[in-house]
Amino acid sequence: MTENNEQNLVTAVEQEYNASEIQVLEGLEAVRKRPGMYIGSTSVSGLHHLVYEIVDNSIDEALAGYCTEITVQINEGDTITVVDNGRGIPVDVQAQTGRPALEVVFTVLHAGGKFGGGGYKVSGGLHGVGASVVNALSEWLTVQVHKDGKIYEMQFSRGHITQEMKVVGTTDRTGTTVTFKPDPEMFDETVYSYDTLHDRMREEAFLNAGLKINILDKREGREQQDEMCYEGGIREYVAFLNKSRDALHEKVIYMSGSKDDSFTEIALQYNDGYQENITSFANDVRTPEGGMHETGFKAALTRVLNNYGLKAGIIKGDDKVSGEDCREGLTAVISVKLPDAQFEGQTKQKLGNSEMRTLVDSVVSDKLDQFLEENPAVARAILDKAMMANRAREAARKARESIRRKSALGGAAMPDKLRDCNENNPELTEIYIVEGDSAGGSATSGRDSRFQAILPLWGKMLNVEKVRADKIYGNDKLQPVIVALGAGLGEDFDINKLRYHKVIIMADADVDGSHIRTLLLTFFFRYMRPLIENGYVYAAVPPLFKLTRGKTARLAFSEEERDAISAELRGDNPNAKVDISRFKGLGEMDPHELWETTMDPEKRTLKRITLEDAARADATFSVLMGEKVEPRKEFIEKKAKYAVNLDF
Ligand code: TSJ
Repeated sequence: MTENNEQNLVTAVEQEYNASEIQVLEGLEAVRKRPGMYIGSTSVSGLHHLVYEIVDNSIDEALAGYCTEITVQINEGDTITVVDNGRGIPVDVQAQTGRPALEVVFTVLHAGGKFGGGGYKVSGGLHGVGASVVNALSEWLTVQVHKDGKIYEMQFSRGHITQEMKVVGTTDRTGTTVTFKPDPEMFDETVYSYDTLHDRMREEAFLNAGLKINILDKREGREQQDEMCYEGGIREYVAFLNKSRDALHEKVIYMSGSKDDSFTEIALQYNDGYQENITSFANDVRTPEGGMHETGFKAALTRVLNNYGLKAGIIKGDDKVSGEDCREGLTAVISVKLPDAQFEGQTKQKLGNSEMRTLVDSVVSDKLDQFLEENPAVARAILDKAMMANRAREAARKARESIRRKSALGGAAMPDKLRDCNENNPELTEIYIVEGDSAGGSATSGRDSRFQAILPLWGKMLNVEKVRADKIYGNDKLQPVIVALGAGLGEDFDINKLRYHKVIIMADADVDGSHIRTLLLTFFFRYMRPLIENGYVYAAVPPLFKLTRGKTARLAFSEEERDAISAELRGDNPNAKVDISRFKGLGEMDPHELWETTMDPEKRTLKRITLEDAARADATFSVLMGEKVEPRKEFIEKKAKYAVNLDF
C-alpha cells in the first residue's frame, strides 16, 4: 500500500480522532513538562508514587467488590508489574471517543474511573486514576487485560501508543496486569526500595480488610517477598502499632458507620505509655496533619469519656479530663472513605470535608459510649489513666509556675547543698554536679573554690522503674540543678542567666553513674537544650587505675591503657614491679587525689557533650523508663558492659 492510498483511506471519523489525539498528546506532554505537578516530585518519592497510582486502580476494583488479590513485583532492571484479579479494564469501543476504553484510560488525563459517562462509573472508586500520568512518565508500558476469555494487550512509550490494542491469547480468568519502566529522563533516581513499597502495601492491606496484597522483589541478589492479608483490617493495624507496648485492655475497640456515600471506621487501643499515636486516612491516603475526621474523633472521645466518667462516678464534680489527658497512651487509626475528598493545607495533608467531622463524631459518640457501658472494667482502666494524666499535668504545671515565680522574685535562694565559688563571672566558673554525698565531700575539699562550685546529688536518683516522662521534670532531685544553674528551663530557659559556663557531670564509671549521666543529659536535652548547643556541658573522666613504679606514678583511663602503661613502666626490665591499684569510685578518692586526677584544669580530661550524645541519652532514657519490660531488660544487659566507657 502506498502512502497516497493510505491517505485516501482516512475516514472522517479517524480525522476527528486525530484531532482529539493531538489533544491527548498535548495532555500527556504537559505531564512530562511538569511531572512534579502530577506526582509531587521526580525524586525517589515520585518514583514510588507511580506504583501507588497504578495500585490505586486495583484497590478501587477491590472496593467495588470485584478484586480480592493484588500483586506488586519489582523486576530486574527496576521495572514494576502490578497484577490484579478484578474484572479487567473495559476494552470495548466508547461511543464518545470511538476508541477502546482501555486506550482512553492510558492516554487521557484524569480519565479512568469516570470514563464512559455512566457506563463504567466505579461506585466505590475513590482514588485519582493516574494511569495516564504513569504512562506519560514511563519509557515503556505494557497492559494486559484478561476478560471474556481473551487476553487483550496494548503498549506505549512515553505516553505514545506503540502497539494498538490487540488480542494476544485466550484465558480462563479475569484481571489486569500492567508493567512499566519509569523513564530515566524523568526521574532523578530509578531504583526501587522494596521496604518503601512493602510498608505502603502493608498499610493498604490493613486499610482494606481481607484484601490480599503480595509483594515480590525479583532483582538479582535481593530476592524477597511478602504476603499480606488482614481479615481484621484496622483492628489488626492498631494491634500491630501497639505490638511493642503493653496494652491497657486486651481487645482493640472498633467502631464503624456510614452516611450517604461516606464511610468511617475507627480502631483504638490504649497502652500504658504516654504517647498519643493517632494515624488518620482519607481514601487510604495518610492525612498527617489531621483534619475534620480527626477533629471529630478527638471531640467525641473527650466528651464520651467525661460523660461516662461522671455517670459512673469515676470523675467527681468539676474534675474533668482534658482532650490531651484522654489521648495519653492512645493508639488509634481513623479511616474515612468518601466520594469527594478535599485535601487542604500547605502540603495537602489535611482533610477539609466538614461532613467527616460530623460523621466521625456521631459514630464515636454512639459506639464508644455503648462499648464503655458494656465493658465497665475497660472503661475504668481508661478513665483511671486519663485522670492520672490529668493529675500529672497539673503537678507539672505547678512545678513550672513555682520555678517561674521564684525567678520572678529576683533569683531564688541557692540550694542548701550547693558549695558555690567566689568568682561571679560565668565565663570563668564551673560547676561539678557530683554523684553522691561522699564524692561531693571530697570534691568540695579538693576543689579550687575561687572558680569551682560543687553540687552533690545524693545516691541513685531514679530507680530503673516505670517513670512517666514528666517525672524527669517534677523530680525534686533536679530542682537544685535548675536553681543552681539559674537560667530557668523549657520555654523560659535563658542562656544569658546561666551562672557557670562549664557544667561538669562527675559520676562513677559504673552502671549507677551511667544512669545519672543519662538522666541529667536527657533532662538537659529536653529542657535546657541551648546548654548543650553552646557546648557548656561536659563529663568528667575519672581514671580507672593508678600505676606506680618506684617514684613514677601514672593514671590509666581504660584497661588497654593500663596494660600499655604497665609495659612502658617496666621498660626493658621484665622483672620490674609495677604496682597497679584500681580506683573503686569517686567516693573513695581523697580530696587531693580527686583534684589531681579529675578536677585540676591542667591535668584533667573532660569530654564535651554534643547534641548527638544528649539525643542518644534521651533515646536510652526512653528505653530505660519506657513502658515495655523486655526491651529494657535486653538493653540493660547489652549496655552494662559499655557502662565503663561513660556511655558515649
Ligand atoms: F488503570 C490502570 F491501568 F492503572 C490499572 C487499572 C492498573 C491495574 C493494575 C489495574 C486496573 C484495574 C481496573 N483493575 N481493575 C479495573 N477495573 C476497571 O477498570 C473496570 C472494570 C469493569 C467495569 C465495569 O463497569 O464493567 C468498570 C471498571 C472501571
